[in-house]
Amino acid sequence: MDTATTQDHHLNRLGPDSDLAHIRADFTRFMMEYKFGMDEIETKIMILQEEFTHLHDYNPIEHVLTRLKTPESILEKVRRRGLDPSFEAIRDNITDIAGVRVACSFVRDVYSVYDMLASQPDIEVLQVKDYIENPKPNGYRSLHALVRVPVHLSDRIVPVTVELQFRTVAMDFWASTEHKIFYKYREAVPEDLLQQLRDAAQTAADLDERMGRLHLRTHGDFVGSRREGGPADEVVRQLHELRESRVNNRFV
Ligand code: 0O2
Repeated sequence: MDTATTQDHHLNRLGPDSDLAHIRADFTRFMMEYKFGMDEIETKIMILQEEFTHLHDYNPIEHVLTRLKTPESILEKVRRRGLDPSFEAIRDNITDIAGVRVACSFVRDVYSVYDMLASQPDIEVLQVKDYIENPKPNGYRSLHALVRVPVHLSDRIVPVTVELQFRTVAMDFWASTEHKIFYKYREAVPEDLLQQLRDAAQTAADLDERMGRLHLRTHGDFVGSRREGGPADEVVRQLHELRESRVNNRFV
């Protein structure tokens, strides 16, 4: 029996005689896989961030947020959707257990950072929802992607699904404010507030557009722009001299 089947076997035995200790252990293992998947993605983003910080003129990634759904909230979703309470069904149907949110400076950075991640050979893109190109009716904008990343455990490799959200800082500001308002009014937000949120979303989109144009004018294409600095000029000069002397010696 493989691990997934063993886990499901335990979960399906839920009842008065269930071995709760086994279920707890299996649930912990299940959650850890998602945490590792999320960590893999976070590391990939950190590497891009560091590479840009050291080699390019500026870093397109403003900040990164990771979050793991709590077991309580997973169970609540299982109940709400009437899903089979097996780990297999949860894996197949609840795709936002591990989430990574990447806030970028400009809209073009959102797509560039997404492309850099999506083109990595160990990342499999399962689904993309472009709410920047097609904003939600309430004004929500972001680029969403569901990806699968392999996690190398001690005895096997498990593919883990991670939900990615890419957005600009302006989109992020809007979404977090909207989320707080929604939470405060327990989803019954007054119509005038909803209208103001739609207006604010348009203002944020206009700001993104203007700042993007300003940035393009001053920096051009960020991928091509190389940062000055790195090793001290003297070190670079000496390395160059060393190479030259080797080349010259070969022909003496
Ligand atoms: P949390 O706490 O951030 O995770 P589903 O994922 O199945 O529930 P759907 O519609 O298939 O729903 O997914 P979608 O549209 O890709 O959105 C999933 C997540 O995007 C949400 O997760 C939010 O984080 C974010 N999101 C989507 N629409 C909005 C919006 O109108 N306002 C804000 N502020 N965020 C939004 P959760 O589970 O709702 O919340």
